[in-house]
Amino acid sequence: TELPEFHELTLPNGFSYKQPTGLFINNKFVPSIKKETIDTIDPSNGEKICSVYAASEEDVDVAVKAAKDAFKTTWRHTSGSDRGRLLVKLSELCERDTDKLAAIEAIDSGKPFEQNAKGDIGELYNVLRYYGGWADKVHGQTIPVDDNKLAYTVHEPYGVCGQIIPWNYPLCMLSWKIGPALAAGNTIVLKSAEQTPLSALYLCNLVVEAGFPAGVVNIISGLGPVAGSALSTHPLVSKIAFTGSTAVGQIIQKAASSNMKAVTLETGGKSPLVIFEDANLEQAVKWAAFGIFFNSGQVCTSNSRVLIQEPIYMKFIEKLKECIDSDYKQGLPFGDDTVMVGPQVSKQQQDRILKYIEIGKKEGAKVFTGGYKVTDDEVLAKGYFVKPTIFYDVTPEMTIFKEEIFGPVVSCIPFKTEEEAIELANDTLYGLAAALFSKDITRAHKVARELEAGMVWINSSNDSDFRVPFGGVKMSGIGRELGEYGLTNYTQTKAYHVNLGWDL
Ligand code: TXE
Repeated sequence: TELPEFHELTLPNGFSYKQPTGLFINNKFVPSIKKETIDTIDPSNGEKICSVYAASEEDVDVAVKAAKDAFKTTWRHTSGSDRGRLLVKLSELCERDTDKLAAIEAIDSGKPFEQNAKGDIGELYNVLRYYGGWADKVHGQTIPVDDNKLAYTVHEPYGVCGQIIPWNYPLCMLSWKIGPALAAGNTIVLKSAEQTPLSALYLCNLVVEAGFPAGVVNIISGLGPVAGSALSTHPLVSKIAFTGSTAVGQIIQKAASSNMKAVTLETGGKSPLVIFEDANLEQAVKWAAFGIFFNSGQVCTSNSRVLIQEPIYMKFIEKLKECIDSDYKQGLPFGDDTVMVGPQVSKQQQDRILKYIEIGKKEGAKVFTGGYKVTDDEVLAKGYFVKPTIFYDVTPEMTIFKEEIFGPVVSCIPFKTEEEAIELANDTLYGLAAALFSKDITRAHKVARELEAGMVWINSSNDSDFRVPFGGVKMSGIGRELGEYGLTNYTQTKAYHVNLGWDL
């Protein structure tokens, strides 16, 4: 199908703008070669927002070649300071356009505009500025070897990086990917998630306005098994970074082996939050609620398993319900600034969560609150809303203890001793994050050491920070994003040996 270059859209908050439809290659929006498109849906009412072009394998090839050319001709020769200046400029433009970007994010993903989408834009520009600051600080070592030899290392960019992102944080994930990659001197081809292509395309306008040379940043919409797969197998892509499901992460790791691409994977989680009886209960409840109901539970580090020491078990659960009722108002993304919980991103995700809820009930877990699709409200019934749900008396054999639900559904599990808590917490294939609440600092640190996770929060949950590395162990992924570690995941080390007079 032939699409217009732009759709004129007016969002529910009155913001009108031109939504680009093309693939962003070489600083231009172009139609896909075969004119294939994807529709994107407003999850708050199930209605189509618009269509955008979807990349085929051939389009991916064009984008990768553009990125390769830009790497060879311009970006390789652009100083770190200049790369940093461009990233900071892009950050400033994103900050300037906060309300526009937040509105596009809200319509496409269902995030409540005020309480959720705007915060995402803050993360977007903070991450871009942070990595802008790093761009002229990417350097290696000089290594003392011998009088007759000078040895040093250079942290080189890979060249073209392929980046595949999910729909739960469209612009934040984009910044986590492009920020460090560009700072380190790589060019990129990023594929957005098919559910949420709009905000990334809008951001491409800002990439041009910031002054990035053509071909450095290429952003394409497209289906995972088509465009994502082409990117992860392309021989000119030297590194692939992915955030998404564990199953697809495994496919990408295999595909990447075709030319030994470097791989960063950030996949699923089933993160435990352990609450000891000496915890500050009010705070533990609030952080637990934030860690599972914010962003409608669509967070890879969400504390979907809460382990509670027996004496305070039921009290915690009662207070958690009170907290949902008072602080986690469910509603439409626009129109009410107090709404915290929007719809799930798609019908498919809503169905998936409801299926897990049914399995939980069937396997004998008890529902304390929620546990159903929102149907009692005529307006919300049109969208993909799931009532925030607390399961209790969940046991380790149950599916809802083991599998990632990726929605506003928390499983509460009692424990007696510290040893039992650690065993339950680690009884999972995943190892993304973990959290614990205790006033005893010795116990807190000792337990944190035993938890198998890439990140541990002590007396908080899910307050990630762009200056601190993010990533998992076990089946939650490979490598780290954010912080200085995130940067080193986008360089390869080259060693130089200089002979200063060792004659043979
Ligand atoms: O993920 P997919 P889905 C988990 C969460 C969720 C489940 C399914 O549990 O319920 O995954 O979500 C691209 N080659 N997470 O199906 O398919 C796809 O186009 C290359 C956790 O939406 O993994 C999209 O851009 N790429 C997660 C991206 O992968 C492929 C966030 C993620 O989609 C591909 C999202 C292929 N063969 C879901 N197939 C987190 N870690 O935060 C798909 N893609």
